[in-house]
Amino acid sequence: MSDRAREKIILDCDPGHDDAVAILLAHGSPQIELLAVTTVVGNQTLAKVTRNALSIARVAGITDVPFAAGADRPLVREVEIAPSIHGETGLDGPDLPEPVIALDARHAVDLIIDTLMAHESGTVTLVPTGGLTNIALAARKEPRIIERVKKVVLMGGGVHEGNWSPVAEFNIVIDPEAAHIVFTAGWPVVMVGLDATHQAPATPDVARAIAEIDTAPARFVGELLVFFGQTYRDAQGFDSSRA
Ligand SMILES: [Ca+2]
Repeated sequence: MSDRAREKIILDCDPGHDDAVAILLAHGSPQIELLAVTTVVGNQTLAKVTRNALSIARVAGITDVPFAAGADRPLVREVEIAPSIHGETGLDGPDLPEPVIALDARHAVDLIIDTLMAHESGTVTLVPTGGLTNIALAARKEPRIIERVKKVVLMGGGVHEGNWSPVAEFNIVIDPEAAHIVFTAGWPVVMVGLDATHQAPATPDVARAIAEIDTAPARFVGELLVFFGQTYRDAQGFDSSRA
């Protein structure tokens, strides 16, 4: 696939088992050009999710993509993390390798802005899979990015269900003020909510099939899914991890 046909994305995330898989897929997919990975407080503290992101980079062999740390708390609310789902490290299950790449010196918000301003308008998609704090701050700090972004494709919310309360989804409820900014900024927003993610369960069969690929990243994902499947079962009453 030519470079032009590849979808340029910035992945803003809080790994997190599901976001670990998102980084691996974004890096590995021939359809995607991963321009940057930015981290935000969410599934665990900013320090932990950032360390996790760098560990995942080592597992995946990512050496040429900038990683930057962002907001360590929501815009208004107190920090709320999810150790009941993701464990004490935020990525419990596999051994997490010592990172080999260094963090970008910039704040995530500045890396997002710089990347969008450096690329042709309308060519870069923002993909937030955590709380929306960094994305909201970037829109406020440099409003010109709003018309430069191709679209924002976010995991968050739910039309018919919640996962952190009966009606609220975690990414939205941990920073609803940021979500308000992102949903009303004026750029195109594609919301991938729980109604969609719950249709793609990582069943034990899926976890086994991935582990049997037997590469280092596949074994890593297999171990992630064993832990995540267990906590998801315990916390959400599902028979497999679906977020
Ligand atoms: Ca996430």
